[in-house]
Amino acid sequence: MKLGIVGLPNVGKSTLFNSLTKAGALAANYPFATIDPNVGVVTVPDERIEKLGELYNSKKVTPAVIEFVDIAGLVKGASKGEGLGNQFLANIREVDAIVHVVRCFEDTNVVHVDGSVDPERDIETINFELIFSDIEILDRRIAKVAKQARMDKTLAKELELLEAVKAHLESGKMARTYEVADDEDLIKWFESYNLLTAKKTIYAANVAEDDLADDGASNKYVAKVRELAANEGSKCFAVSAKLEEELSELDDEEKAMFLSDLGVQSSGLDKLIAESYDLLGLMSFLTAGEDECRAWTIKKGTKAPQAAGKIHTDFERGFIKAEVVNYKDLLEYGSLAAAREKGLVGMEGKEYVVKDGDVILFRFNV
Ligand SMILES: Nc1nc2c(ncn2[C@@H]2O[C@H](COP(=O)(O)OP(=O)(O)O)[C@@H](O)[C@H]2O)c(=O)[nH]1
Ligand SMILES: [Mg+2]
Repeated sequence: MKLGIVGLPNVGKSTLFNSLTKAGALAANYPFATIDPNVGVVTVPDERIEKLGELYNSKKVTPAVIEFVDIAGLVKGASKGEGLGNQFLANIREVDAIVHVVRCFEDTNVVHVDGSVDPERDIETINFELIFSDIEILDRRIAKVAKQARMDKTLAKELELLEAVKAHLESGKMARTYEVADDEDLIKWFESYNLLTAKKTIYAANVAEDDLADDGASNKYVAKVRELAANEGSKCFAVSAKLEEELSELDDEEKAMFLSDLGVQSSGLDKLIAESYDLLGLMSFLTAGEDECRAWTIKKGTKAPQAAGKIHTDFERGFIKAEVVNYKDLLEYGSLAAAREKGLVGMEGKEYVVKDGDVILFRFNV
């Protein structure tokens, strides 16, 4: 699962990114942790696999991870190629969801690209670039489908969808607020366009550390961001990137003291990681054994074969069935065999929808 951090220059993206990756989160045992200076790997705290690891005496306990990508360079005109814009837009197209950092702090030492702090204008600037880029994608698709539709009348339905989504974007709205009719084809097509503005988004209102105690409530800029986010069904929360960066240098005890001085219970990063996981419709299933206990990230609603595919494509291709037990039952009875005796282990097929906290043993054949 990959989250892209976007926002105008100088709003605090890299500061937030650095704190995320430094906060002990950069899991050094991940081979891809250092592939790219702009990609950081953050582990999702999960006590369930810790317990399973104890039960199995596992050599390794591997939590789920979220990758964060620091996507610089989005400026006005990016969709027209301004400031290497198209390259950055392509980077955003690869992520599963977006963290949109918005400057809500005043600081005369930090230059604002447009001269003043104004979250509404800033959000619009970024979102318009994303919308323009999406319209381009739709135009290309429309040209292609219009040609095919002359031979294949069934494609008229897709053309209609494309035009409707385009009109929605042209009215300044994000694709995520477009309501796709409950029709398998339409849903499949819509998803296949992979529109930037259809991606789930969390707005991170970057505030001064003094604003954290009341969660940004007395900061008028944050109020604006919250309102805009609510209008498009997105979440928003206040974070102080600068403070987080300072916190990431401290050990747990110092950190706790620092936070209590500010009147804050937990740092914004913990919130960001935990909430983004849930907000983005993600959950974990678990695998357990002597070698490794591990949490795997999937979207809610994922079926067993696709979940298996997260582990290895062969598991998906050769999927036969899944042996499923809830982690609580497994912990209570102490082994898969004991849980099986109690009738708590299910034999599930291809249509099984994986649940949060399922411990799964996949049977496959390749
Ligand atoms: N006062 C203040 N400065 C910040 C905050 N977050 C970032 N900055 C500063 O703003 C400047 C730009 O931050 P950076 O993270 O590089 O922005 P980016 O261009 O969005 O990646 C740096 O000098 C940061 O120290 C904040 O919450 N408060
Ligand atoms: Mg930066």
